[in-house]
Amino acid sequence: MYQPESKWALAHSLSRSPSRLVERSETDDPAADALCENGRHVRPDVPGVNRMLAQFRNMNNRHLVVTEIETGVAVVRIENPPVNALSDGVAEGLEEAIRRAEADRALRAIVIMGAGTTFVAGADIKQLEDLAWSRGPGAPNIHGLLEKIENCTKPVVMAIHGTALGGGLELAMAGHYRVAVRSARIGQPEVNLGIIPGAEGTQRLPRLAGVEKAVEMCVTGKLLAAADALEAGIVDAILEGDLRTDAIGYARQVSESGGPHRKTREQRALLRQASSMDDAMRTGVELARKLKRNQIAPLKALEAIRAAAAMPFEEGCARERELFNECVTSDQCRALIHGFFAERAVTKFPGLSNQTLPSPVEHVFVIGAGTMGRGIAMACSNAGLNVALRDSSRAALDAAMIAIRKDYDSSIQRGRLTPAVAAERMNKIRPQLDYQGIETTDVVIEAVFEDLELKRSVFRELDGTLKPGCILASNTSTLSIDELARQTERPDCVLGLHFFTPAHVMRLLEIVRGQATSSRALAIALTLAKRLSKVGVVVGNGPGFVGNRLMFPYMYEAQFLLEEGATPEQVDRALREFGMAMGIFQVEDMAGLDVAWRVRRQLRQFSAPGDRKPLVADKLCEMGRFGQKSGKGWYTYGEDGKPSSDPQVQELIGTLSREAAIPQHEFTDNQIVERTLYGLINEGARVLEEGFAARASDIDVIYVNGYGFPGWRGGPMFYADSVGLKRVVETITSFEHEFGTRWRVSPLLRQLAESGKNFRSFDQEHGT
Ligand code: 3H9
Repeated sequence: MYQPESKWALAHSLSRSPSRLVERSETDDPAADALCENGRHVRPDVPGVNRMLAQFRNMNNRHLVVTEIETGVAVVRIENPPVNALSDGVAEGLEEAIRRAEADRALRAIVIMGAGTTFVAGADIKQLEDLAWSRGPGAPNIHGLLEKIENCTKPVVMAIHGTALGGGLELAMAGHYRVAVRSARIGQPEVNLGIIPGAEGTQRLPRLAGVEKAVEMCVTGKLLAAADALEAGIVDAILEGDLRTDAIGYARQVSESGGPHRKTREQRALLRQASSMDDAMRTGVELARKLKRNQIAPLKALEAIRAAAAMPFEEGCARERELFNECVTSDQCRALIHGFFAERAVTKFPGLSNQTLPSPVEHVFVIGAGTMGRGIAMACSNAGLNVALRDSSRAALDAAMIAIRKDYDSSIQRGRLTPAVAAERMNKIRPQLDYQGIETTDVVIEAVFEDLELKRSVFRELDGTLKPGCILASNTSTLSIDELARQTERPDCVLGLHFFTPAHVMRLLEIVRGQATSSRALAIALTLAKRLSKVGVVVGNGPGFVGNRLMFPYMYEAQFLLEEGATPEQVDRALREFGMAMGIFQVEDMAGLDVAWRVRRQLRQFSAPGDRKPLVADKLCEMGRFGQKSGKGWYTYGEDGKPSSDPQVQELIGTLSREAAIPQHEFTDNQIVERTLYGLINEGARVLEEGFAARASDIDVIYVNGYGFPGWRGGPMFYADSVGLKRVVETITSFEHEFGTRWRVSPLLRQLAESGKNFRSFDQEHGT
């Protein structure tokens, strides 16, 4: 236990003795003061000390780092909630702590760890955002700190729990040793923000884990579990007991070995010769092409890793810095950082406060075992929830369970799940023909056929059997939540949970708020979304909610382009080149043309009388061309499932256009993008002004996570901002002159453009 071995230790002992707290403010030793003031053992009833604390915090940031001494080991703890990001002051605090620990002859080793739930989640992304928008003091530079740690004459052990991400892992790699708890995860996710590791990660990681691993981690941004990090040589040990205690033990042990203690920068064994480096680079480029199409940061990361092998450490670091600076001021970085904060903003909904504490959800009841129902059941079981899957048909239930098993089997075959985990997940899904257990369930999700009468009767029937406060949700994509809520005595507990297919894979969940939906119900839905690893976005209850409503102008304009002379292949290629995950006609074929056909008929009210109606899609459906499921839609699908163009479709388009006397043109890719996406953006502005979305950035989150909009363009509303709203309005106005009232500019969009504002400033002004 604690031994008073040094002045630091003395200060620490004072901080543990409330009766001597006042002495802490009387010491003339700044080190002791810093410790005392940083300690958390301050009694709130000692006004002098609290006053001093406040003064100290104002003039010095060192309270972000706290040092405790234990049996000759300095335990340096970063305390910068919520995720111990390397904000201003943290690096300085650490540097100071290392300097003091090194100078103190009574200390043998240093352990660095994070307070709360995590080690360090990286550089402060708020600061990076400032940098991306050319504000603030410039790029954070922790080179001096990392050098001090690595050159420290005493062993420095990094003790990792939670996550060590980005700058957090870079900090850890400068230590002489790394230990982690089994649940810890590490990674260099900078590419997800449009940047590369900027604190020497591209130089140290290949030295520890080899070039291939560094390429994989820096290009994909994917995290490694502690066990994989151990295997890769990034961490040295997994500690199964209490992290602090065991890390201190580990530090004492390595200090007894006498050193020298390894400096990562000096390890070159794993840095390969140029020839195999070429292989690793090719793999990296291929990974970037597949997973990060059109993005610059992954390729810059590769360049930096190449520099690690080709140059001495310091020069490699300088090259990394140059590449980092190129990325951080790019449009892509701005867009991706926008996406990061937009995703976090969706959980902060007007009317929701910390007081709205949701009760935890442990048991979910899904009604309807069709494609959606079984996907929702899997999403729940994957998250560790117990789920009942109810259907009135034995055959439907059997088919669902076979499909679910097949899906898990395929995950086992691909090495994504162990058989034991798959079995555990399978066991969490209870298929049943009756409603047994529904009276104690927390959330019911209705996923029966999309038919209003059927859904009404389900809601009426269930209402009386559920416990008070149970959430009754519908997975409808088109029907009114208010209409369903009216069937019950619990309208405050009724909402929409609009999952996207496949429901266990797609990240987006639209949470549809009815007129009577309570804040409590929304809070539960948001918590459930997080538990399911989904991004839940609260939207208003209007036709098509938000996502599908914006799809209508997008789909319609794409079809009008065909009638005016473009081909499905040309439109899809232009949209893919823009960055969309798939072309719109491929998407329609995948979703099933009959689905949109049915929705079109249900939502006739959506298009004003006299509006131009697309000519081709209905005809394709009448011909039985429902898309991939029938082997034919906009495209024809062969055995391999790949689309190829179909002359019959081209002929149909030609015939219908001639009959309607539609003038024919040639289109550039840019014209195609503007005709389709500006319709979507204009509709997005309407959704915003009508209050169906709380923020423009919510629409961005919906489109990036549910509709394949490229994250590196930030989402449709952010993209409009980056084009410039004035230009967007001019183009839409020209479309209105050419095509009529369906292109009328949204009043909000016009107003923002005319006042020199944009959607980002709209959100800032109206933000929650
Ligand atoms: C980097 O390190 C560059 C370096 O190479 C060197 C540069 C020189 N900064 O996600 P959550 C906030 S780039 C600031 O809801 P979870 C977040 O906004 C960085 N804030 O929790 C939220 O705030 P609020 C590389 C951050 O448990 C709160 O923390 N690192 C940061 O679901 C909770 O977040 C990354 O890319 C940050 N770095 O997930 C890691 N991180 O409550 C990014 C989080 O006000 N972060 N916040 O909305 C993550 O992946 C997840 O947040 C994490 C926790 C897994 C850590």
